[in-house]
Amino acid sequence: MFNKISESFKSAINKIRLKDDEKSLKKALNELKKNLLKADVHFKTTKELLHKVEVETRKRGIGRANFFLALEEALKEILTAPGNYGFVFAPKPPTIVMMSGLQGSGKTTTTAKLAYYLKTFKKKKVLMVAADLQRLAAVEQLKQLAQHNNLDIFYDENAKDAVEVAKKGVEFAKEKFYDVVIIDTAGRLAIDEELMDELVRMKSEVNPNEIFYVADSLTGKDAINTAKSFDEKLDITGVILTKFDGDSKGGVALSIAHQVKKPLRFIGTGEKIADLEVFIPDRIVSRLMGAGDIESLVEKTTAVIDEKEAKKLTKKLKKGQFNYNDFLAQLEQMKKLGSMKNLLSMIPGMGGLLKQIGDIDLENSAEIKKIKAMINSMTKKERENPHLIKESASRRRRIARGAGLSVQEVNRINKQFQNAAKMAKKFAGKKIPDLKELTAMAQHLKFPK
Ligand SMILES: Nc1nc2c(ncn2[C@@H]2O[C@H](COP(=O)(O)OP(=O)(O)OP(=O)(O)O)[C@@H](O)[C@H]2O)c(=O)[nH]1
Ligand SMILES: [Mg+2]
Repeated sequence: MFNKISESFKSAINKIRLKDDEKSLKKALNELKKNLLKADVHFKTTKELLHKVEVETRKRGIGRANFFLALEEALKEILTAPGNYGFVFAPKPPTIVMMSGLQGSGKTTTTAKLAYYLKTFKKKKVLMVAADLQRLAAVEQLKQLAQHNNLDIFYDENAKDAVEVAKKGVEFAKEKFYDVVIIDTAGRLAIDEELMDELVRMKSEVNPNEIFYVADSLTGKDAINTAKSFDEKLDITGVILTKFDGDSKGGVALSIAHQVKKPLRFIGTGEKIADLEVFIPDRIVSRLMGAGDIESLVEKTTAVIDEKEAKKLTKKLKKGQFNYNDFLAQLEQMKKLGSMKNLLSMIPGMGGLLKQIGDIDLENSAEIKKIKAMINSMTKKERENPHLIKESASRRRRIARGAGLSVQEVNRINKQFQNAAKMAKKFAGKKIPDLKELTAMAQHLKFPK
């Protein structure tokens, strides 16, 4: 997520060679400044960060380790603004969330992502409210998202007033004992009085616990300015940056809390439902400094992976009984975890490797589609007993015909499966495999795109 900035920190730290070396401290600070500005970090934020790092390094004594600690400290301060972090539930449910932002910034998509996140990872009952009556297809868009991802939605086809819909939605949520209500609202091209008044009115009617300002990170510094304007009118409680997977250089994420004085709460990292990352300064700084983010990784995996199922699977793996059904189930589970690239970036030391393997798209990868087609052409018995396929060329020929693949492809996938099963047998039962093993595993993950 922040690979470039993270790399640039390393190079700044490496500029310091000796202890008490004034000249090298200046060099390191200059390198840091150059890289932060290049990454589009706001100049005021950059200035303050550099000041903090310099003062703190001198206080501790010039040296590489102290520069590192000073930078880590300064980053935490810069990224922290008064307010909540992660998702905070109201003492009395439902927690009411209002989304706001410019047109196309990602409000509707993020409404669904947030609902999915709270449902999947926090096991909450979440209702989305379609209160964008401005754009014709807006309600339909949220309905589709609800349907595809099994999420609950409240809408009113005959409604004329968005505030009315929001109110009814919240009422409905209270009646049905929802934990969270997320209200999707209309976008605006620029700060527009009429729509802004609608939001202000909605705020006073539904009394939300959180008002999130959703900003497209690709708009760079504009995102900061508009967030400030929205904050003046609405007193927002947090910012969500979307499209971080695009060409965003990362600087907005580092500057926005410092500039707007409101915490950055979530980051959207892709178009898919699971592509939402919680922004917690300590954890992000850990990632930025190249130490990974084991906490987030464990949080994600434990919520998605069913303890009982995991135990059953481990047993099977140990006995070498991993079959094609398990393989499919694993693929489905991994999809819930979101982008593979992000997942890997949470593991310490994986940064460098990311560049080599790139991202693996579990839904759209041609390879995964082939594997699925192949599994779908197997009989029940074959899925449960992969050795049958390994041992019989005629079975492989039949499967290839059924799946529309060549026999070579089926042979290759079959080999890969055998290797994966072997590898998995080695890992079975270990909580976190060691780094050497992980690296070896990642190198085996050579999915053709
Ligand atoms: N790549 C990427 N695309 C995103 C992300 N978030 C949203 N999008 C895309 O951005 C486009 C606009 O998203 P919407 O959620 O419709 O934006 P909106 O703010 O609701 O737009 P209006 O309702 O018109 O104001 C869609 O094509 C989304 O798929 C993200 O994190 N990454
Ligand atoms: Mg929308």
